Amino acid sequence: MSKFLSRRAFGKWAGGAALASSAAGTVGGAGARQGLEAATPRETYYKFPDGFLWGCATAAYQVEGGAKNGGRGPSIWDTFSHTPGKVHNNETGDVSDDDYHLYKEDIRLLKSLGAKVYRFSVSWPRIFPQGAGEPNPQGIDFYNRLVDELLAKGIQPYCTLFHWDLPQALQDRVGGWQSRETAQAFGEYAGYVAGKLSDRVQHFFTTNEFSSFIDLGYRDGKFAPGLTLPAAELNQARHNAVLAHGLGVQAIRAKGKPGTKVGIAENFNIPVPVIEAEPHIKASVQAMRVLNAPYLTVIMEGKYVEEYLRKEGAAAPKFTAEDLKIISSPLDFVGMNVYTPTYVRADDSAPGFAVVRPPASYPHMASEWLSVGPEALYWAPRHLGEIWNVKEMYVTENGCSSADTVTADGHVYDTDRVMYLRNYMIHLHRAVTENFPVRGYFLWSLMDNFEWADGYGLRFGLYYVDYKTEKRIAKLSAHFYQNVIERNSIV
Ligand code: GBH
Repeated sequence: MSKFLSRRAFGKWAGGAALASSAAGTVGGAGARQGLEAATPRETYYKFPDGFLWGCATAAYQVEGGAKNGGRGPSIWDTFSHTPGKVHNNETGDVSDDDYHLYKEDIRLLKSLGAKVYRFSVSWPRIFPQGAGEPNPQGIDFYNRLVDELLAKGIQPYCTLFHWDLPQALQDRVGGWQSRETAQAFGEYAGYVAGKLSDRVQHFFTTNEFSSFIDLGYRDGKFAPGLTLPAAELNQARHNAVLAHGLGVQAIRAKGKPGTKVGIAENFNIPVPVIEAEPHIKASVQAMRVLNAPYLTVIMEGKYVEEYLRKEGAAAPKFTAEDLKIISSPLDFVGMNVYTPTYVRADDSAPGFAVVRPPASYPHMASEWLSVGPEALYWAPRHLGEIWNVKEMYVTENGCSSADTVTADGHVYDTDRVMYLRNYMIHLHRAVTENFPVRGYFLWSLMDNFEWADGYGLRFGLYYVDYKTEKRIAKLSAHFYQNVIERNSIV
């Protein structure tokens, strides 16, 4: 047996004495036992529709490692993480989970959870080491192998094209997202990958979380490339990023097999009314449009909302009508990365709402920014459905960091993560019950990984990774999720 937990060991532990009350009847045929009615789980109210797509998400730079393997070029995250003082303990993604070499084992982990779908990202500098020009055949080969292995295990691949690892060559040559040339290059890259993978991958996401790679990377300097641009340049970079998304949508449609679906994975601000009553609900709708003005709103509406243009004034982005058409190219689905709520209340002054910041006592997970707000997983689909009539949605990320430790018995009892997931899922269930068309849920993340500026200091995985040995250990939350998937119900 490999150093990874087999399906049998996994099931035995989850259904074993220690956890019998929560797991009996769900794994390893334990349900056949007689005389244990008291230990049998109740069918709960929290059933999901048949065919609901449970899965996990990861991103290339966070899990792959293999930074110098297979002809990969450097990305801005290689440069940034190798710059002293930028990342916790000066850690890098050079090796990380070494998923580049261990992907088969990692797909086995997915399989043992019962995952139906897997969201991974393609590393742009593996495909185009120089950002554009000649593709590197070894790059696409890796994703061919990954996709084939997923399909062989009955797991549907969902592919993100850009999860922040911009080729360093584009940063050097044209200033990265400060240039429209990067948007053009993204379109070409997206079309190329869709052309190669869409015979087996039906769903593509263009970009992941604009505000993370633009606002944190080009305004706050906390993420690669570490710049602190003034407002006008920042807004132009934002515009170039949504333009890239639109060009990507068009290229995927042009180069992908007929039937290929394309969408986005966004961590838009999720306005949650402080009290679920008028006029706060109305305020939350207004907030959804205004707070997401530079990204999701322009994509959905094809124009920048007045409030944004007025507020930015002379620093507002420069654009053409043609740009707006490209940016708002119709999507097949919208993916939402759901972590924190933005509480809003009604307010008389323009623009009709006020953001209510969490008080100091507000609970958060191991990451300080991760305020616990399970209702975000209800309001995100509701806003998408009611404001923009989105017909197909995915939770492209939801999960949390926890101060995980391996105990003497070799397990990781992350009860806080289970608490977090269970509560968020209850609100997702409410959204699904109210017929908002959420088709699937990708838990962030399959395993601990490189948490950007927080390095390896914060863990988001269902599997604990011992970075010295690359051993993966199923946490309590992995057993929890396996039960959820098996019963298609919150447990
Ligand atoms: C997602 O971002 C990412 O898609 C994923 O790669 C990441 O690992 C995961 O969540 C967990 O973080 O440093 O105080 O300025 C979630 C949205 C935006 C949350 C950036 C953290 C930085 C806060 N993230 N934000 S701070």
